[in-house]
Amino acid sequence: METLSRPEMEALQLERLQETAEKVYKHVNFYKQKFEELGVTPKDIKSLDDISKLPFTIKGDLRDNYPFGLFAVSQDEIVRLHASSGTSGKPTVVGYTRNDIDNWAEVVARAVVSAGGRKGDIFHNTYGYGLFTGGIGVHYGVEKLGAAVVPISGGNTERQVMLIDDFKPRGISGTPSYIMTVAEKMKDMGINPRETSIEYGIFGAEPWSEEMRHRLEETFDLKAVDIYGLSEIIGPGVSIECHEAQDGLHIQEDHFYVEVIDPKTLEAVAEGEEGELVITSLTKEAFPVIRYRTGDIASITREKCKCGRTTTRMSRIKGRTDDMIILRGVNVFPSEIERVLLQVEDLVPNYQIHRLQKGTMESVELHVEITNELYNEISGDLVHPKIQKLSKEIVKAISSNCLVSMGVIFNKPNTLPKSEGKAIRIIDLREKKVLVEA
Ligand code: DLL
Repeated sequence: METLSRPEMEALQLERLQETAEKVYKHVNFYKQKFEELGVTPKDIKSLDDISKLPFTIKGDLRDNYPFGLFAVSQDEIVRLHASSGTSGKPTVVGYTRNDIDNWAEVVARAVVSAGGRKGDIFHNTYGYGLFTGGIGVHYGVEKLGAAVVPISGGNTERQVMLIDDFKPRGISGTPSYIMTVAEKMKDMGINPRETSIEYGIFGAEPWSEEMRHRLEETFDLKAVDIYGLSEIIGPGVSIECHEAQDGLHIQEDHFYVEVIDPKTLEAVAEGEEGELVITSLTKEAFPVIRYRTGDIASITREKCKCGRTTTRMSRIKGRTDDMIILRGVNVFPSEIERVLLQVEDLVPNYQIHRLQKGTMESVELHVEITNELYNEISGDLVHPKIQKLSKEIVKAISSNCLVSMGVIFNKPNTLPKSEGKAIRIIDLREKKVLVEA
């Protein structure tokens, strides 16, 4: 499947798209109504380009049909339910049939191979187990490959370090931010992360930068690859980088059809151009999704990859449309700020971006943490000339790379919250600020 010729892949995708359109039209009221509103029926899908005739699905549609309104099979065929953490209101719920679970395990097993894993490996899985799709999603894929998964989940980091030291895994998975927390704990416990048995890492579930990859590879002496996915589509495994090229994430196109659109006009953008990813599931039974607007910004390329896979690749996710900060007309994604911060030697790779409101203007404060070495050198004096010099350097680097200016607040070592899963990088203080002023 990963090396089909383009015509073979497209023929398969068309057949599966037609089946999916039929299925949702017949079994999901929401889609039947949407199709009718647009005057389209499944018979109108005669080529892959005809997908543009179909309606989009957005997160709000999942909420409006909470909990099971978008399922296409009867309850007795569902064998698993997952849900988003949902910071406010009701979560979004997704369901799986037995076949869905098998297909999911299959795409994750391929992902582990793509990262450099193989049968017989021991694999340390720090993704959270529970309603979140990360832990159990990766777990089933590792087992399907025939490797031994350690279902450690996130947190209890000291115990994680002990088990890594004792079990000697070849592979590890987790959010890049949590794996950095693990590295720090190792150092505290007198273990050099470079000397552990870990050879490859499968990292994702949150935006991360190329600089974070270098930092992780350098810290652990491993190969780090990016894995992408979202619960609404399946969970982890929609796409994955190969360890051979580490140059874009191969989309598992036999299961997922990816479009890139301009989020304003909703029109397709040209290959290579950035836009919002829109994904249609091609094999899902319980919860098929048509043209789901992910909110994730990336581009795609059909250029050949040196690993031999022929599948379309997507770029690393630049950020989410709803995380984009607009400062005096300039768009900034947190990942671009991360790229700059991680090049500064005296900082640890942990930071927070505080969004503030001053009158009608938005401003941003960067909260960074200095290394123990620097803290000792300046005897804990955070207004030391060395800090002032560093501050100037960072402000200058941000303004030349991101074309905006922002203030930097320096924190003592180990004061910013440490990630145990998806890191919270953006703290939105805008509403509070307005309330205080009122
Ligand atoms: O995060 C699934 C997952 C688990 C992916 C483990 C990879 C590894 P959700 O909780 O539904 O599912 O969150 C999905 O996380 O729309 C992106 O905004 C973001 N995301 C996921 N992977 C990446 C990545 C899982 N590699 C949302 N790079 C998505 C950047 C990512 N953002």
